[in-house]
Amino acid sequence: MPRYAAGGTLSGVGMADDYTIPQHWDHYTAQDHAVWKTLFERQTALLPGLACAEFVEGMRQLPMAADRIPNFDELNATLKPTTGWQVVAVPGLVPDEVFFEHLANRRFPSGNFIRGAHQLDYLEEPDVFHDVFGHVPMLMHPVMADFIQLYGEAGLRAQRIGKLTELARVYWYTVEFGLLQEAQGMRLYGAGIASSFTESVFSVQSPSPNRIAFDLERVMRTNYRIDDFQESYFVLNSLDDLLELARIDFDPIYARLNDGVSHPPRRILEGDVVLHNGTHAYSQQP
Ligand code: HBI
Ligand code: FE
Repeated sequence: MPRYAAGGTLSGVGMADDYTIPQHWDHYTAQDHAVWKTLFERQTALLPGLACAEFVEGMRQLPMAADRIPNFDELNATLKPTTGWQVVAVPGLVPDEVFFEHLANRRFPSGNFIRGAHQLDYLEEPDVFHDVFGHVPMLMHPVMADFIQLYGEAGLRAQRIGKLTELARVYWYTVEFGLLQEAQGMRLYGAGIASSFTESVFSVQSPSPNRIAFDLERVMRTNYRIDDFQESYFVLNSLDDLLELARIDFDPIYARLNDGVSHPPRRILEGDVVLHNGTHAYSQQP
């Protein structure tokens, strides 16, 4: 599972102002490709019945397979004509402003490195498996494509007016950890859970976490955990809800958020539409 530490800085020789670097696909070792293969195979075996139809369809259309780490040029040859997005390589976490600037221009920054074989389930920074396997299939979907671009634009503005903490919660509880109620059942679409062997199952099937209908202002007031499974997931009825959400005028919400009220991740509030009231058995383990 990726762990994000906002505001991390990086420097490196040969890095452009926008932090992009060449993917250097030919620099991956046999060991790197073997880690990708392990992650790809166990995750594709797991995702039927967990991932939403849009994720599965995006994955089907992309040139991504178990045998090797995808070459970004080849991914972009499919992605760009479909939604106008492209994947660009970065060395790891980039500053918020750089990240938003890329998203606002339909460039998705992906770590070019892959985790080591000794850290298959835990890493500090988003690597190529999280970024490409987790995010790129959903970037094939026109609604997610528009939503993430708008998030980039909103992020630049939120930063200027001091509301980034609140806006980042929207990204966290949708793009990274979002669930979708499909006719067939609860499904995931968030990249943080789609790329996680343990949390993909936990988020959709475990009785432990809350599953609450998505509400924008509520989510903007809800803290999240970066170091463990989420205690609450927020559920959309349809991916189309994301576009409606992006069209909402944030100014009145930002004004209300000035009261400073925020909620711990586990708390159920009056007014929540609770789809599943979590037992929290997992988080109560010693
Ligand atoms: N950088 N490469 C990369 N990937 C991210 O997901 C990312 C980032 N920098 C900042 C960031 N995410 C978040 O802190 C923002 O969404 C607020
Ligand atoms: Fe991510």
